[in-house]
This record gives sequence, structure tokens and C-alpha cells, in this order.
Amino acid sequence: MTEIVVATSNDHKLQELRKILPQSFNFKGMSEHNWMDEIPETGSSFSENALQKARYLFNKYHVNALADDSGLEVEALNGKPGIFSARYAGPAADSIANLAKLLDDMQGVSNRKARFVTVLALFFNGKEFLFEGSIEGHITEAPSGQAGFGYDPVFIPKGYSQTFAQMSATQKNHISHRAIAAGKLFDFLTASPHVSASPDLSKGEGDISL
Ligand code: ITT
Repeated sequence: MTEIVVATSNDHKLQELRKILPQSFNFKGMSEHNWMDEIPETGSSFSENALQKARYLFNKYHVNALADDSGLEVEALNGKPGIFSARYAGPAADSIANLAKLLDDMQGVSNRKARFVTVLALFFNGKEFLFEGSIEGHITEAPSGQAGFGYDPVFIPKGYSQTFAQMSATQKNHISHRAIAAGKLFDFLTASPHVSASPDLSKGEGDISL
């Protein structure tokens, strides 16, 4: 079975991706290889960061690599926390602190529109590909629900009445930003001609959004 190593230290992402992506590939966590690297993330966009993380694994360990860079963009905060979602309340901040800062920043703000974005970068057979997904919604006044991770307790997707954290994993994985990006990756991986003769980035093949 073809192995693809997921360049993440976020176990929630790995679990969500594994549920969505084809079972015919072996998506391995870095810890299963005992790789404890702190991968640098210095880009100025989701795409740059996702590519940087996947490239790191590919360059260091010469494996097929997948990376997920994602975050929450809030309209009234000019797109923040965006690429800084994981460390919004400071370099060592956890999800609770990030969420508290977000609700604080949004106090008294009536425009609560937001969207989640995921960019997946794949290094496969020495070539790189990008797949993007996003979902619109709004930020609640207070957290609700226990499931999921990160900002899930305060995000209600458009057309729904529950936060991601109130939904089952199956429900979230059906509609989320990550599900949309991973669905495109799924189609790419399961289209066998792509895998044997990968599309050429420079010709705009695949789902390239650089
Ligand atoms: P890696 O870089 O190691 O993959 P990370 O958690 O630092 O892990 P990012 O830099 O991509 O990953 O930051 C993503 C952050 O955005 C994540 O920590 C959450 O706070 C938030 N986020 C992304 N997807 C989310 C989701 O589906 N639900 C809730 N929050 C999410």
C-alpha cells in the first residue's frame, strides 16, 4: 500500500483526514516513524505554509508527504486570526486561550461572518499539488459543544444551527473546509492516471491554487 506521511503535529487533523481520504493509501503520522521534528511555518499564506511543511518532510525523509495548513478568517477582524489561528493568543497559546481571545475581540461586534480555510499540499512521486477548501459561517457569542477541536465550539456553518463542536465527527467531515479540500485530493489520488503519471503544475493540471 502506498504510504503518505502527514506533516502535522495536530492529531485532530490527522484523524479527520484519515476518515475522509482513500483507504487504499496508508496515511501515516510522523510519530509512527518516531519523527518529532518541529516543522518551521514561516509563510505568509495557507498555501505557502502547507507547501513548506510538506516540502520539509519530502526533503528530509524522501517520502510522499501531505500537509494541512488551515485556519479561521473573521470578516470583522480583517481576516484574522487566519494563518495565525494556532497561536492567536501567543506563541504557546492553546485552543482555550485562542478561543477566549477571539470572543473577546468580537465583543459587541455585530458582523460575525467568518470562514474556515484549509489548503492541503501533497508531495507525490516528487511533484507538488495543492487542494483548497473553505466553508462560510458565523461566530457565536459563546462556545457550545464538546466535539472537534480549535475554534469548532464557536463556528456555525451557513445553513446550519449547530456549531462544528455540536456536530458528530461524521457530520463535520461531510461538510467542513478540510472535507472539501480532502475530497479534491481523494479524487486526485483515486484517478489512477494521475498517480502513475502525475499532472504537471506548470500546465495548470490538478487542482492548483498557488
Ligand atoms: P500543524 O501545523 O502541525 O499541522 P497546527 O494546529 O499548528 O498543526 P495550523 O498551523 O494549520 O496547524 O493551524 C491551524 C489552526 O486553525 C488549528 O490549530 C485550529 O486552531 C484552527 N483550525 C483549523 N482547522 C480547524 C477545524 O477544523 N476546527 C477548528 N479549528 C480549526
